[in-house]
Amino acid sequence: MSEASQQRAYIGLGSNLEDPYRQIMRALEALDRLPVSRLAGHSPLYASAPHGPKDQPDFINAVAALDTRLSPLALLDQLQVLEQRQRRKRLRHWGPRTLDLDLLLYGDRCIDHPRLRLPHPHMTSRGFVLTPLAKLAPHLCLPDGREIGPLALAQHSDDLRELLPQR
Ligand code: ROI
Repeated sequence: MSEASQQRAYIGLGSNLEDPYRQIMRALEALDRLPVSRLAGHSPLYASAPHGPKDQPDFINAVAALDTRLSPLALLDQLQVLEQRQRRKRLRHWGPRTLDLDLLLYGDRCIDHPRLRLPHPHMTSRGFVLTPLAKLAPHLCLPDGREIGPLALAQHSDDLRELLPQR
């Protein structure tokens, strides 16, 4: 496994199948157990209407901050292992899924690799990513210098509802 200097990565979590709230909580615990990594925090969980095809259940979304010495691609590999371990089901492209883990940001890195583009190419158009991210890291700037707060306000939608913690 290749190791790098410690970086803060942000990961978007989403689920809309098989008890989505529990899927997200399990995934947060699993992130904290990744090698040479520590969960630095996470946003509240949000219920959100589906982006894209509407004929599917609402999603639960959240964003996690991970301090990690895994390289970006090693981290991507680990996220895909976690998705598989929670028996990721993806019924169709842009359709329902048990667990989606999207690497959004890795420090200030800009990456254009066949397996990984950073910052995540869709993150600035998705309220279900920007709203939790801005709640978790209100002073964050993207590598191009844009601040997360105004981006989140621009994509804010009433389709997003912050959830109270459950037992
Ligand atoms: N819509 C919402 N609200 N949340 C998601 O995580 C999500 N993920 C997706 C698509 C199907 C695009 N829509 C989503 O992959």
